Amino acid sequence: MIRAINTLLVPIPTIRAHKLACTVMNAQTLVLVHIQTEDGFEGWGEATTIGGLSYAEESPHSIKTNIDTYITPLLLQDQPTSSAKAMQLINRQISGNRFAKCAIETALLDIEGKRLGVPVSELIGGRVRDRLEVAWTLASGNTETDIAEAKAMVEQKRHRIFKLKIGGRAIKDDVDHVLAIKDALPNCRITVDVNQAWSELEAMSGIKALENGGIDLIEQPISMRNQAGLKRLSQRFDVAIMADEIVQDPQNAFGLAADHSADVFAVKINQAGGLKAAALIGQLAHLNGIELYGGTMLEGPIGTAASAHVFATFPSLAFDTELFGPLLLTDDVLATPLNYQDFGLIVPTKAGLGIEVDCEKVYYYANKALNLVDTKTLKLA
Ligand code: MUC
Ligand code: MG
Repeated sequence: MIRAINTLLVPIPTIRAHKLACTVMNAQTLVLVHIQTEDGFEGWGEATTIGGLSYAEESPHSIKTNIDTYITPLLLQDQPTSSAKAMQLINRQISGNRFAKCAIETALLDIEGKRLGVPVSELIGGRVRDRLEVAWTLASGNTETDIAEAKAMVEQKRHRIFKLKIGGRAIKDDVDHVLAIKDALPNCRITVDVNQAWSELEAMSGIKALENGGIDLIEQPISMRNQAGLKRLSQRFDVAIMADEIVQDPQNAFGLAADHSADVFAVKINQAGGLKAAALIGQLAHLNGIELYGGTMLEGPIGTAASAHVFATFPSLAFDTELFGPLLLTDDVLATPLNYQDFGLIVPTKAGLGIEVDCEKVYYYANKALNLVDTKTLKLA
């Protein structure tokens, strides 16, 4: 029996401004879900989006409100006896809200894994890898700063794949920026994410220049509403074209995969509407000969651990992952941070998500956001 479901908005500053074509981030708001059961188990889930409503149709506030107002009462009343039954109930009664659904499913799977004594990856298909290579996103907006940042990452054995956020400037300026970074990092894989900013015509010239410069992967160059255009670009160029924003729930991913609208799919647990939905997208893309990439919605450590469990089950992961979200934040909400080493992330092995949440930290950032009075000092926090 579920005893309680609590949600918290937990904003944490980023280590530097993170510039995308659609927004500039100086903090990331984690929407944390904490579920407790009558038999003494607890589970954590997380949803994130990027830049309020600038990236996707759900904001941190809509996620929290819709969980509190619609999903929680449904679960408390119906008391489904497994995460699978809970998700079937939620998906039947609640349309959309994939990010909110993802946070709830994560917490329920965390509980189920703990109860059964197995990691979440074993509940959603079974893991075939224990380590994930992790790319870093260079998005300071300045070429020299990006190069210095990348070199430091290589030196620390943190990352050797770099994704560059472009699309916010003139194409020529963006291409010069990317090629200067490629030149400075000859042994690294360099990819770009345009976040839908180009028209199809702009994409034709931009991709041509990037392909000639040896760039390895071009992510969502045009609008997510232009599926036919994405397919045309994938067929026109040799460089791999990756679908990101356009890949949503399994039904829509099935259509994209059957149409072979892109060479690679970025799979994200939030966009998919949950961990099992994301695992399913990985399987169906693979069956259609689409390569896979483990994407991020810049999740904190809970969502990143959940994503890692999913990507550990993918039949292949040719373009690796970008599970660097926790490293972009100035603080962690885990008692022991996730294990990043040798350019990768070790998938947690303990039961459930395999993490321990530091509640003090969670409440510190949640209270700070609410501007609550600090009862010890009676000062505004
Ligand atoms: C996206 O579009 O891929 C991933 C890395 C990053 O910096 O932004 C995200 C979203
Ligand atoms: Mg992207």
